[in-house]
Amino acid sequence: EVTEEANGVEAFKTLEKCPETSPLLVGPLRVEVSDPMYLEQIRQELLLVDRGHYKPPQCLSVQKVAVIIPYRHREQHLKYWLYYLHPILQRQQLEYGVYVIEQDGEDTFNRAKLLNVGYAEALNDYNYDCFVFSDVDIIPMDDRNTYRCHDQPRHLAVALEKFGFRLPYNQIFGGISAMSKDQYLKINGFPNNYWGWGGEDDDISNRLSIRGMSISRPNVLIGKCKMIHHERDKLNPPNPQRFEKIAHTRETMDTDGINSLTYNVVKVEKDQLFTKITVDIGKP
Ligand code: UDH
Ligand code: NGS
Repeated sequence: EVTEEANGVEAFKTLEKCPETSPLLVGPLRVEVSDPMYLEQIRQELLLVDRGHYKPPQCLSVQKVAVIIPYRHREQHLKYWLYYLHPILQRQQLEYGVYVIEQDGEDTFNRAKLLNVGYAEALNDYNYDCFVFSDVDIIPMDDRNTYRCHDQPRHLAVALEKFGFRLPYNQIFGGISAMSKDQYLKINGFPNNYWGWGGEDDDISNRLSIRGMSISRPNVLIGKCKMIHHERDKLNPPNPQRFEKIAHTRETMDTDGINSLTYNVVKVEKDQLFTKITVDIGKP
């Protein structure tokens, strides 16, 4: 008798949905960022990742997650991020793709506009339904801090050492966040005109509360994250307009966002571990 397996039918059986809580999670993690990292070595350990994309072999991921990283001149940080995050995301049994959105040129950095570009480019690439926006220098210290979307927009970088492992203020939405496509579109995406450091995350937080949403978070133990220490980037000085701007989110959010986003793709690089999209986003 020919069994299903022998027949090759087994391979086509539809996978079952992944469980609510992955059985592969281990909890608290040691995160060291002192030894140098080598991409070639990291690639060797992550052979199931293909052009930045991964699908759990054991089960069908309920969400398809695009991880978007705003980026420029942070090669070492990116290596640490890839080394730590790929295994974590895999233990979380997520289907995910990693998109590094690099600002071209040497004008003032614009984090939120790069995140909008990431949203648009990731959706061009694949049918994602959840978007995680992550700084390149923040690594979760517990793999139960799942990189997926919830009923409400999620803030994941909850407990950082520099803030005494607690929130500096309740509405903070910086570092790492996760939003479904619906949640993102409800707020018209992110502002495009915060050039330089600060305030863009507060503008996003304002947008969420103006649209009647609230911020969901893991507890401070699970939400513990390691931030890689670094000096202030020369091309990302504190934005002197940020306080004025966050006072006017309500008036600006319907005309400044994903509906007004313009940019030019300069280069697309498909690495095994990520897709890097270099973009010209203009200047202040
Ligand atoms: N980013 C870059 N390149 C830059 C600026 C920012 O890739 O030149 C990205 C990167 O993903 C970074 C994120 O934008 O994690 C947020 O920027 P940031 O790390 O500068 O923000 P943070 O609040 O640091 O972490 C502010 C300066 C801290 C100075 C501390 C001096 N000891
Ligand atoms: C606030 C900034 C936020 C920033 C947060 C934490 O003051 O953009 O500090 O900053 N808002 C304004 O400046 C209006 S941190 O120390 O993590 O870099 O996210």
